[in-house]
Amino acid sequence: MKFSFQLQKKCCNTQARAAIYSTPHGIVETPRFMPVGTIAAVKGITPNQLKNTEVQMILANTYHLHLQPGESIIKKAGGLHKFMHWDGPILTDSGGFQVFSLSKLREISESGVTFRSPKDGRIIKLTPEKSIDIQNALGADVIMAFDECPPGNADYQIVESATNRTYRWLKRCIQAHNRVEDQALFGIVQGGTFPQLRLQAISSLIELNLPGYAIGGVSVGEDSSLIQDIVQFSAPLLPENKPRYLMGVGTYKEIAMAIASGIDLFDCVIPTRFGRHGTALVAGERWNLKNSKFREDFRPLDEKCTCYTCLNFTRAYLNHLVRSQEMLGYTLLSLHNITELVKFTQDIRKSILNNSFTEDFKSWLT
Ligand code: PRF
Ligand code: ZN
Repeated sequence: MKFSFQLQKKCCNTQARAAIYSTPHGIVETPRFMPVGTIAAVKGITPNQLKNTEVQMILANTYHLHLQPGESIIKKAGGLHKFMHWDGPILTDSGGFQVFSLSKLREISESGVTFRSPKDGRIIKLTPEKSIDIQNALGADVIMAFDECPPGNADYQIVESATNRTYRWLKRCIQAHNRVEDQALFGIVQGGTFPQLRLQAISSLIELNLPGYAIGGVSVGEDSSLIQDIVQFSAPLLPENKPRYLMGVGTYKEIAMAIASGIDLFDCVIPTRFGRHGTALVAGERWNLKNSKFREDFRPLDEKCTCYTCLNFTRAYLNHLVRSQEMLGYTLLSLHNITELVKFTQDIRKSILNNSFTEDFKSWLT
């Protein structure tokens, strides 16, 4: 058995759970945050540096890798793991969401999505079959269904039709999937901010008996209090014995709340994007390292953190690097930010196992 999901503990009268997800490239102890390596690189960080954090699983993107370098080159290289020299678990997103958020001139029909490549202007069509073909060629451990994610403020009719289409597309993804033994295909729940659509989507997805489920269509411009409502409503309806992944979320509070609702996996670009902009996540806050108050601050970045950055470099040095637009500054900040968010989910995992999650994380859960 190449995949298994073993529940270890539920805790504290919430839906929170600790589990071990086994994949062909190793285990993921959940709940856990996954950093994003869109183009088969976690920006600015070597796999060796990543290995020295507590990162277990990372993400890459079908959309970007299809445009450049193309899946056939990655397949020739021996697959994504070999190509990028990361031998741990990898998840690829299906591309649909990225087409909607990144490319102009897209046209959506029942067969798929047509768009103009922002790289060279050529017309490209992604369909459920094509997305799965690409993901089969890339070879990640977990692959995602090709879905339609409407904007957060879309009205009922639009969300309903996207949710229904996502279901029809999912059935085509399942048909197209050729590597069932070593790639787990996760279904994605859409349904926007409408509980009845979420419920309907979940009921029909469960019948397809997929190896894992994701909640999509969250954090796409809707009110932030709604994010919590949707996750709280949806996550507990998903099968208890399968991994649950909340796509593209995010902040400390959202993560803590989602874990309390029963989510296991998260991804978000925040740690690397902030790192590249000179921002550090410290003690739940966002620090701009460019700020002149750090010029002569010779303390470690985060006095409580044991990452490579915090063990070896001062705020003054990071301030100097960021002001000089030196690459190393962005690398060191990204490394810290990734460590910080992964550690946040790991600390929650420990407190679930200790039965003290709601007590230890009170401040994030209210
Ligand atoms: N669908 C897919 N990828 C995603 C999302 C989605 O809805 C989101 C929404 N938060 C992030 N990434 N396929
Ligand atoms: Zn640190």
